[in-house]
Amino acid sequence: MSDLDKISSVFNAKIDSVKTKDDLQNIKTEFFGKNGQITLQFKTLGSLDPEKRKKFAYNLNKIKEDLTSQLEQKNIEIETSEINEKLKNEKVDVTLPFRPYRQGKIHPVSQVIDEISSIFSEIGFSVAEGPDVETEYNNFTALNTPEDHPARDMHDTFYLEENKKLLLRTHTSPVQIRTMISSKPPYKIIVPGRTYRCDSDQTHAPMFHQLEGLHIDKGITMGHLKGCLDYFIKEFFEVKNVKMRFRPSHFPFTEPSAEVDIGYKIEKGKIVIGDGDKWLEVLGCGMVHPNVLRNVRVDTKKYQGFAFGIGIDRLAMLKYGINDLRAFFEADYRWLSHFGFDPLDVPTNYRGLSK
Ligand code: 2NL
Repeated sequence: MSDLDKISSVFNAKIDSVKTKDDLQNIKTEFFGKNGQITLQFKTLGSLDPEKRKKFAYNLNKIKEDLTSQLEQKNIEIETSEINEKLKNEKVDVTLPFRPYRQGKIHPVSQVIDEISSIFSEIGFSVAEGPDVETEYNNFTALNTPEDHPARDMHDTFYLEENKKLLLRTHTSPVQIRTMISSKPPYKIIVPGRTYRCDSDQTHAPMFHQLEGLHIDKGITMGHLKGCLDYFIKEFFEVKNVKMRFRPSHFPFTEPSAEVDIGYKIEKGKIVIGDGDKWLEVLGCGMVHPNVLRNVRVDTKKYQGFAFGIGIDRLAMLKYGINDLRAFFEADYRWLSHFGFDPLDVPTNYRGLSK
C-alpha cells in the first residue's frame, strides 16, 4: 500500500466517528494543518525527480480533493443535525402568553363579571352574550338613537367599513335587542362584555367592559329598578347600607333616565363605600323607551321595564383598589399575580364574594 493509500484509509476510518464541530476541526488539523499528513506529503514534492513528481502530485491532488469534499460533506451533516436538535429542543409554543407563564390568575375584570353574574342570578336574571361586531341598526337605530346623534360620529365609533353598516359595539345593548327580537317577553337578563369607543387617555381605553341589565315584564316600574340596584350595590360592595341618589339624566333609549351616585368617604387614605358626604357616579339607567320596545315588536300596552348600564372596569378598580386603568390591558404577569384571583375561588354570594 502506498503512503497516500495509507493516509486515505486512516482518514476514512476516522471521518466516520466525527460527530461534532470540534471533532471536525481536529481531523482537519491532523490532515491539513501545518504539520498535517497531507501538508507533509506536499512538502516532499520538491525532492522528487520530475517524472515521479508529476504522477505523485496528480495522485496527491486527487486525494486532497477527495478528503476536502468529505470534510465539507461532514460539515453539512453536523450543521443539519445541530439545527434539527435545536428545533426539537427549542420548540416554541405559540399558545403561551407573551410574558413568562407561572401560575394562572383570574383577571379582576373577569372576577367582577363573575361576582355581578352571581349577584343578579340570585334575583332571577340570566346572562346573555353576543358578538363584538354589530350592525349600525342593532347598536344605534333600534335603540332610538337619532341619525345625527354625536355617538354615531366616526370620531366616537369604530366603523369597520366605509358605508357604516358594521361597527364595534359601543355598548352591550345590541345583545338585548337581539334577545328581544329572537324571543318573547318577559325578559330578565344581564349582558356583560367588551365594548369599544374611539377614546384613549388616562381614564379611557378604546376597549372597555360594560354590563347592562334589562327587565321587561307586566307592571315593572321605576320602584323595581331602584330596589334592584340598591340590592346590587350592597351585595357588590359587601356593605349593609348604601346611600344612593338618582339624578335625572338623558339617554336616547330610556325615558325617564337617571344616573346613580353612591355615597362614600375617605378614611385613613382608603375609600369607604356606602356612607359619607361625597358622591360617586356608578351607573346609568331608566325605563326602556317605548320606541325601543316598538322597534323589537314588544307590545308596549302590555309590557314595560327598566334597563341599566355599568362600566365594569371602574367598578373593579374601586372594589379592589386599583388606580391605573391602563394596567388592566397590558397583560403584565407581575401585575396580574398581584391583583388577580385564584381560579378555584369562584365567587358566590352565599360565601361572600371576595373573601
Ligand atoms: C351608562 C348608561 C345605560 C341602558 C344603558 C338599555 C338597553 C336597552 C334598552 C334601553 Cl336594549 N336601555 N341600556 C339604559 C340606560 C343606561 O347605560 O352610563 N352606562 C355605562
